[in-house]
Amino acid sequence: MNFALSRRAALLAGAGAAVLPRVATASTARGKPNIIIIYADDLGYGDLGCYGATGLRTPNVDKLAGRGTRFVNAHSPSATCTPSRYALLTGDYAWRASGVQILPGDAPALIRPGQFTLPHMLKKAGYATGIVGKWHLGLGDGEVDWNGEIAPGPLDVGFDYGYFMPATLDRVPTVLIENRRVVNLDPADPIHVDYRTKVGDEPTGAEHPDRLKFGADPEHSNTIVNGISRIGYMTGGRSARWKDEDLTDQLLGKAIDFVAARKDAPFFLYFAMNEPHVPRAPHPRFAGKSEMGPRGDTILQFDWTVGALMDKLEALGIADDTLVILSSDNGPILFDGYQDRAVELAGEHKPSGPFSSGKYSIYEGGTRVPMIVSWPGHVREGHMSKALVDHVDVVASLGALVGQGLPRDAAVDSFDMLVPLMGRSERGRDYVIEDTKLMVTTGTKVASSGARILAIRSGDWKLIRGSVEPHEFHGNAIGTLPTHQLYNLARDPGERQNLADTMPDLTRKLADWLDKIEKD
Ligand code: NG6
Ligand code: CA
Repeated sequence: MNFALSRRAALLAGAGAAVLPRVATASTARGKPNIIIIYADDLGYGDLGCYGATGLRTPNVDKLAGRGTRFVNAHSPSATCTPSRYALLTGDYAWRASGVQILPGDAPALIRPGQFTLPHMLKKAGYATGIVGKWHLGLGDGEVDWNGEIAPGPLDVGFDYGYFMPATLDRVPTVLIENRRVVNLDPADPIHVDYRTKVGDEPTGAEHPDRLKFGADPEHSNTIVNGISRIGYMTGGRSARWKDEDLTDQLLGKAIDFVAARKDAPFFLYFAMNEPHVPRAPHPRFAGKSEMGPRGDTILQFDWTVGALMDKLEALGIADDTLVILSSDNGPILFDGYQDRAVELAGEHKPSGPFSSGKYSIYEGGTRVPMIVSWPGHVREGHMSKALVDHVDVVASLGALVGQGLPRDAAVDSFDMLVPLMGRSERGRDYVIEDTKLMVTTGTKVASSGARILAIRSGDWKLIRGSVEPHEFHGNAIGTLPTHQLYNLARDPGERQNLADTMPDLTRKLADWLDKIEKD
């Protein structure tokens, strides 16, 4: 661990720099690879066969891991969705900007037009860029016109094509947007959305629990769509509403259309999948196929879908020219508002693997996620890497790959980790910053607008900054204490033995380092 390194110094001395020419030569020889990021939603470190799961079979993802490098020290930038995706796409950690937290479905666009982004950078390098799946980074400038042109959105921050959901599976409006327009919208049935008061006269879960496929807590008991009550109220747009059971096939179809149409020139596809986020309503061909109820079934659905996309790359003859990064936006959660028996049916399955807690937590379970990188002939095959990496590094690393430098003051947290990400060096980052925000309740609504909790991980050590009294959310411990916590992750991956009192010097050094990085 090198306490002296600042962000920029670490960047310059980055693991990538020394050996980069070899990789650059290889990639130049082959041309620019296509790039696909498959981003799962709430998939845990322990949820895949190749990461030790035995109660679930994930042969397609395991095959991808066999053809590439599997990371055991990879982090999502945050323990919830919006902040992780913000960091993935901008190269800035979410806590550097204000308001980067779980967003309602009608929130304004967080990433502003003109801001530096991953798709923007790849576009400059000649890539066709597309997003298919979950956006959850806000839309519009304050009021979203669901019945007209929706902007700003993905097309204003670097994507050429978008087929996406505004927010989460559990938030209204439950419609898909293609580029700037809601898909299949009947103008005679306009959409209205409200997150505070009921609009229209459609039944809510609170009024009609008898009409639900499964029960829900009060926050998920607003408008019922497809037998599932959501967060927020909507009316109209009936012909445009997705059917949860068919949604993944629909997204896969669009992902396939995108790659097939662009197979002769480099493309970047951000395939932001929903599994295994709530509400878990798998297609009938997966329902009941795991022994863990809908949560397990949706993981099988995820695995199958990854396999189908990979098969398509083979069939198109572009599998060897495509770099695939598969990971998850945050750690796992069993109960997240819907009574789908995930807790009861988990049995011996440990969704976070050896780590504590999961989604929403500053413990390792919150952000230590599975991550697989594959590019046949380039990324080391069948390899397990211990390099410390973070999704925030994707921008700088892919920039190095495609020959794009980063503008000054953009992507400030993103380090060039290309060589470690190719499985060719174990020397990753000197540190990562872990992040979460406390979930607080206002009225019947839950928002992640509470205290921001940060931790720094370097080598075997992790310091969780002192913050607030212990909290938990939906059974996941958030991991806070009013005082600093220090853990040795090599000996204590479950963060059970707090060494802060016995090692005050190291505790102070790490706390000072975290403060410095935060202010840098
Ligand atoms: C929470 C929701 C949860 C989920 C999460 C976002 C409640 C009680 N819970 O506020 O269901 O939607 O936000 O998940 O409202 S994420 O993966 O997109 O971050
Ligand atoms: Ca998530």
